[in-house]
Amino acid sequence: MGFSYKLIAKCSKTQARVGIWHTPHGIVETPRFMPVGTVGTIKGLTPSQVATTGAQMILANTYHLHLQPGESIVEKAGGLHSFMGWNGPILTDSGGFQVFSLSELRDIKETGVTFRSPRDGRIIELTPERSIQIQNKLGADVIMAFDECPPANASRSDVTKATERTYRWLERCIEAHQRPQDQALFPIVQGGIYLDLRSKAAKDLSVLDLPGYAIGGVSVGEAPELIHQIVAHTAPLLPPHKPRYLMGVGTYREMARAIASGIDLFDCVIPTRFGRHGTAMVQGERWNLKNARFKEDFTPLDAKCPCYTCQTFTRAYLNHLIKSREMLGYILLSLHNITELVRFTMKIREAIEGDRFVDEFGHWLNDHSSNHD
Ligand code: PRF
Ligand code: ZN
Repeated sequence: MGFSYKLIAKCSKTQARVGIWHTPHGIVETPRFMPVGTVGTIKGLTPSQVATTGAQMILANTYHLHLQPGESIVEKAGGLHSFMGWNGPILTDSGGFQVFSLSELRDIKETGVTFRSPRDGRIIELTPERSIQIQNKLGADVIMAFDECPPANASRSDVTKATERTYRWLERCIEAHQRPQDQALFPIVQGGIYLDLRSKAAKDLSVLDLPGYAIGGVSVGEAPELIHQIVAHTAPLLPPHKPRYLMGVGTYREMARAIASGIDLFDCVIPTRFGRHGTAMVQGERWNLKNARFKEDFTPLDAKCPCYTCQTFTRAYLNHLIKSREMLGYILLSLHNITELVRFTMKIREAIEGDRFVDEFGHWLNDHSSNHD
């Protein structure tokens, strides 16, 4: 039933590691990319299609599921796993981050956050206790602490306050959590771009000996080189025998560099968002399938990709579907894009196991920013 994380290999040149994480709904072989199913669906894909991508754990959101259909409906359905038909591991984010990025009229106080529902205009309060209560009802394997993620341009004093508040909110989350046996509560390290604040937060959280650790407040608009600095500084301060999750990061370069710093788990909406916009992620590049160069290209998107899209269809057909705005086009690209990012982390995992990570992925580990990321 419970959770255990076993380290099975380490890179000799970086902090990269390979692990097997047991959760109540199955294993997660780390490092691993997790696709995002915000409202309880990976947009456009059935759970059995999602499983073919190699994804083992998926995400959903407290904020969205609370607004629609409401956690009581999900609970009555027997929890999120049975409601959405995904029997593998699930992680729910706590909702705070989504309130900050999506809602109007938000007001952040020590008690929690109030905001206006985008659905019906009603005022909703989300507190640490409320977020955990909702997540206990949703029933995901991993639930996230309710945190305050300051914007990238926040002053040092504002980031300090948010980081300290995040710690007090964590204490309230731990107190409110009713299902520690079958739901792992992950705290979130905040601290913005201030490495000393990151150190203090990481150390304060580490002594609490929780089942896993997340780094938040990264990739919120700061320079790419700062993302790397923050992660390289913070990840090694977290307990080595617990899974480490970098929230909201999922480009090739950022994942490769974060893995080199000792991160195990990632999530990002880009593979599905790109898919819905007609963009394919192919071997480190982004291709707009509307482009006329694909019109008579009767080869697969990526001949080496095992996904159904690449095994079955040509670039010409995908070009036709996207130009015709056919929903199958967006579905096939989402399926491919998720497979691509999950496979990227699976290939890194294999390389670390054979201690070939730096040899094979070294070109992703420098700071050359390019559009091939
Ligand atoms: N906190 C929470 N969710 C998040 C973030 C955070 O800081 C981020 C930042 N990259 C993405 N998702 N709760
Ligand atoms: Zn493919």
